[in-house]
Amino acid sequence: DKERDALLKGTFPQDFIWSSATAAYQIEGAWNVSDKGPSVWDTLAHQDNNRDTGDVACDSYHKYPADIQLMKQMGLKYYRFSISWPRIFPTGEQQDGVNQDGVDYYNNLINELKANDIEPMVTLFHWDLPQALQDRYGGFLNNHTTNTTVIHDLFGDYARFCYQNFGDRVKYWITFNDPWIIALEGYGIGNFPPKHRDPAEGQYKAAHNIILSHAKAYHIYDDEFRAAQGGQVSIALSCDWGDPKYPDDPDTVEAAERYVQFFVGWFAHAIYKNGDYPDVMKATMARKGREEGRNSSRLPEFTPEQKAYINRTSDFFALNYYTTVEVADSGHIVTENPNYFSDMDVEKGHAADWPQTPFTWLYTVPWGIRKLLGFIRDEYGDPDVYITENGRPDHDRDPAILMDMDRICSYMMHTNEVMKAYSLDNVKVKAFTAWSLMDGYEWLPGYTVRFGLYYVDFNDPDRTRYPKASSVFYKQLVRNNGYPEGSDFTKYVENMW
Ligand code: GBH
Repeated sequence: DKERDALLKGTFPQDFIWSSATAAYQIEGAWNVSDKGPSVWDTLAHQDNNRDTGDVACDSYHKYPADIQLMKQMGLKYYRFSISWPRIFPTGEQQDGVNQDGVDYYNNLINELKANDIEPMVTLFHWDLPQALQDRYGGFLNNHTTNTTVIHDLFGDYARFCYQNFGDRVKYWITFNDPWIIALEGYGIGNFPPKHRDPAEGQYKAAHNIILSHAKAYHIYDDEFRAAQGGQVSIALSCDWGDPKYPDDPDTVEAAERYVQFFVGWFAHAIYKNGDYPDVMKATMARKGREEGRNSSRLPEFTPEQKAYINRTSDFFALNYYTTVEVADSGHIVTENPNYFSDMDVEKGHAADWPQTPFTWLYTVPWGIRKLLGFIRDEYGDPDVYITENGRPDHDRDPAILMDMDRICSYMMHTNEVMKAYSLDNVKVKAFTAWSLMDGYEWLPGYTVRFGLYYVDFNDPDRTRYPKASSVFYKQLVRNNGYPEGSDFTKYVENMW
């Protein structure tokens, strides 16, 4: 393992993209300014008094010029942010009205970025579904088996409006951020809003709709905007890499493959391969359906037309990577209360020596990103890969919060593994994006965990930002474009080893 973890010297190609990312609800605040409608996250955050909310967050709605200067200081040429759907269409539907102040906000943000030589990469949906769409149509559970589902058309209309209004300046679009979480946490497990709890089927129905909504937004770009605007469209998929616990045991290896197919393959197989779910997922779910005495699988089916419509609806692979799990074969699970994880027939764990973080699900496993990138190269036809998120949390009360050596180590090792994937494994990696530019509202844990390169004082009405050591590190990394032989940075790294 020493060899595997050893630092590789070298650099990325000249045009490699270094970026950092945020999401609207996590940083904007201004939750009810002008005509902005509530999202499902506003609703959840306001449900009980003890919960942190994104009402003000980093107040980036007002402070975006300062944020752009933070990027500038690190020498970043790209910024990945998301647009809040209900800030554009308060109910999610254009016919009910457009919030012009919201449109102006994103225009100003994009113009300020361009004026500072920073390219926007824009996510259309980072989890803040307009509440009205949940109330009126069931959100992503809307009528999932037909071809004329309202939610697909409404997402398409929203995407079109964004292409129309911002696409002259935005050349990279991400339709959905992490549909895995939206489907599973929002509609299966039900911890995230809209808190729909249906562990047997909810996630599969929602994912079905999200895939079709993504395809719609892709085709609208392709048919109506690509020729004039010349941009690219993708969907950001997360995957916790599955590493076999007993690598010499074929059943374990198969279990790990099954886990990865259920995780990233659930979305990527249809979008990058053939318009349909992975074979192993279909077969496993069909068998379970039969055993459960159902007349059909809990995994919905795409029609032949839908498969053709979905297939190859992405111009590059956008990947969010945070961690790895150790996978073993559980044997075939038969249960009256099936859920997404029992469906996989795996046992998940972690190795004793993997560094922990404040998130129980997040162990720092840098080599996992290299393995995952190799899988993506082989499985999905060697696409261009943009890493759209990677990062590490600290606990809010960590006394060394500004001297964030763990975050520096994490970024150093992950970017180095990405460089190995690029230069040793020939993966076409084009970008690395640090999650996150600054501390923000971390969803259910609120402000108790911090992911930023910059610290935000949430007790300060001005939400003052302070650089963490990791921002200095990232600046140096960007300037060096990797780990060149003889650079000061290489020496610094050697000393740390
Ligand atoms: C990111 O996703 C989000 O995109 C970002 O907005 C957020 O700030 C960040 O997380 C930190 O919260 O259920 O045990 O199997 C994280 C990607 C992939 C992490 C799935 C959790 C499932 C763990 N997620 N993973 S488990």
